[in-house]
Amino acid sequence: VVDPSVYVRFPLTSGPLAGEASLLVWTTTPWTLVSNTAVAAHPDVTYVVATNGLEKLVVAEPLLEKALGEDFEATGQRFTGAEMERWKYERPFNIVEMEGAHFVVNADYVTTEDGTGLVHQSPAFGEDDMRTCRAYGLPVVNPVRPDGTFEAGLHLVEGQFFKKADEALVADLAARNLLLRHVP
Ligand code: VAL
Repeated sequence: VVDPSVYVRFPLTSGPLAGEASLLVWTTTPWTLVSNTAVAAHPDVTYVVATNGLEKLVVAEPLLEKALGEDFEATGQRFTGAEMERWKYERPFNIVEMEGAHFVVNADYVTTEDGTGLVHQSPAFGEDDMRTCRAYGLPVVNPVRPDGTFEAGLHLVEGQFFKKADEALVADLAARNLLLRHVP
């Protein structure tokens, strides 16, 4: 099985771009988006606001073309990851309860080699994520049971084997216009 690759919009709800731009986040594990807790940005990387005339997306400057292709170009607005710290966003799925989370955190391990330079954080499923999120006092939420299936009572994913849930989750993101790109 090859992991899918998805680029997802995380609409900003606080900070200077609230209500007008989305963080663009790349992941190959859509099933971990259910337990998204934060988005990590490198404090010293420059992030640009890119537009195609219809919407605005935030990505790391060195990854602008690779992530967005030729349809998007940089506007004049730019921020360092340090400046973006604590900006809040709307998480992709409201499936599990989580309070006091969902903002930009800073982490030195974020690179500008692939993706968007904005790394989805799911502390239960990533060592770096765990370390980073702990430092911010963020909760560790794991909706997957020891047998690899999602807990009962969860919208969309209940009882599904974690990897099988990718399909329904990606389709739901697309239906809500949160999916920019999907490489199956
Ligand atoms: N941070 C990783 C990702 O972006 C996982 C561990 C959630 O896919």
